[in-house]
Amino acid sequence: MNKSDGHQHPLTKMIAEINSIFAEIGFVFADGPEVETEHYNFDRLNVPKDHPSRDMQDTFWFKEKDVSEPTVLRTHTSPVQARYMETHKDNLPIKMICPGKVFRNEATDATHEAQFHQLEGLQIGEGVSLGHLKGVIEYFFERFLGGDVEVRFRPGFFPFVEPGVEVDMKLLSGDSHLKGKWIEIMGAGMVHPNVLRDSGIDAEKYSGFAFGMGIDRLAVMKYGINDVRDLYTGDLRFVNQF
Ligand code: 2NL
Repeated sequence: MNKSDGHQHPLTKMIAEINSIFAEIGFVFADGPEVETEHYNFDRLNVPKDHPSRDMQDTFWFKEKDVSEPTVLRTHTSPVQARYMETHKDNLPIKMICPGKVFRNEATDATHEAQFHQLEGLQIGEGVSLGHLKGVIEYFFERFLGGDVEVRFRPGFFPFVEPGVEVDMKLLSGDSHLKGKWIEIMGAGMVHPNVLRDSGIDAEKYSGFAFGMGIDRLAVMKYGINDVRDLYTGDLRFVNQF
């Protein structure tokens, strides 16, 4: 390709690659609005009314006079999944992923941006378990990093899941700089029964797993980028390296 033709941003390329790997194992892509209601961003995800993540210090809220109901810049892609569960509750099972831009009202440094990209995934059906989650995560990382991968769970807490887990990954083969080290990669868990019920899904009959990870962190990890802010400057000297 001629240099003057231009090319895709590294995050755009990574999202396309993620979509195609998950498509191989039956996950469909979904997206939704970046401007969300408090209802879909927090209430429908079992986030308590007094949870600190709702604070103005952590979330970008719209001014009350400008909106008809409490509205935020989405802080995660989970509202896409809440909307998806609602529209597909009579069409189970669900296997979907939603990569997309999210926003946090926080100071930026080399490892934190106020906007970043998240990848979330959701599978709901009869008899879905954490064992299935482990298989899906292993498959994804083996394809994404091109080597054998081991995955382990530690206990973790997120309001939208029960139980919740922190997921670590270790690359076992190949010549990547990542090989042989345990790396914390995502949070996950079994979808909380309250979340299923509020979406109109029978929590006695169906169960599901969900996971969420930072796509920017995946880029940092895969390419050894040392400042996440480089992904958002539009500096061609950076972007042209990918
Ligand atoms: C993290 C943790 C997580 C989820 C995201 C989720 C979505 C629905 C229901 C239940 Cl609709 N869970 N998503 C679950 C656990 C963790 O993300 O640290 N992400 C960067």
